[in-house]
Amino acid sequence: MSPRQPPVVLTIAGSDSSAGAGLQADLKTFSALGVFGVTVVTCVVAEVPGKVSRIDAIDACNVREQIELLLAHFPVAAIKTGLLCSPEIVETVAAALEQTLRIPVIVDPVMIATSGDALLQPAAVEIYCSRLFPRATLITPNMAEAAALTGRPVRNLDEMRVAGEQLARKFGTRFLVKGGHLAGGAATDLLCDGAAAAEFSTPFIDGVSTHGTGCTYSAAIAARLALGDELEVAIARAKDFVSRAIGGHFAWTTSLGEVQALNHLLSRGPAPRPS
Ligand code: PXL
Repeated sequence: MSPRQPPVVLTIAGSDSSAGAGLQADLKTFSALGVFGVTVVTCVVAEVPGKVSRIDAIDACNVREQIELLLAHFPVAAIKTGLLCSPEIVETVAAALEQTLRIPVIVDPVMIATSGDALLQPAAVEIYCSRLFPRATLITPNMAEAAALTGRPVRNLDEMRVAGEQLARKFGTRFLVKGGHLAGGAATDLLCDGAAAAEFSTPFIDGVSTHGTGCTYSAAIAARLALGDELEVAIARAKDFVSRAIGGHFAWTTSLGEVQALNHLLSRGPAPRPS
């Protein structure tokens, strides 16, 4: 029997000790969607849901070596970037990805945790804009990140559209601006290409405060692209995956209260029926 060859997807991201976000969320998502995940670690975050306690960046030379080794030895079909932590690491990642122009790259411009804690060093934003965004296939800011990138408030669907179109034109690539909880009970995202915007909506799931939804979403888009989907199909399927991971979330009661986590397992969907 010949060995199986699942598509290989690379995540370049930080480690979340509580494993709901970061490269742990990415790896779980890759496994659930049937692709083989490989990882480049950019930083180690000591955290639990709701509290980021400490972030230590990995040396940029080590990050470069991880990327070069993986790209040389695996047939990487898609790449996603998550928390890149420092200007040196953003620069290193951008330089490495400029050598591999045929592989699609999803950039999740992680800046602030769901808890409100800053994750990215502010000086890194400039390097994202000058080096990494122009290389990206798709960039996936949430409303706060879109506001930080445009310098204008982004509070509703109209402002999301204006920001997304402006960013798409400026960087010559596509932006998926994620709406999160907007009025109207829907979680709506806008895919902007500089000329028009396509809308992706799922019902908003109330009362769940899991972190890692953004990480999971961009990882799922990368996985679906590696499996052969066109971008819009990949986004729609990834959004459905995230929605099910939120809907089926885990919750534990501890002496400090309730702790929640995304369910990356359930979102695999019903098992295929035996024929
Ligand atoms: O959800 C954003 C995020 C991304 N990457 C890492 C994180 C977090 C949030 O806490 O720890 C490593």
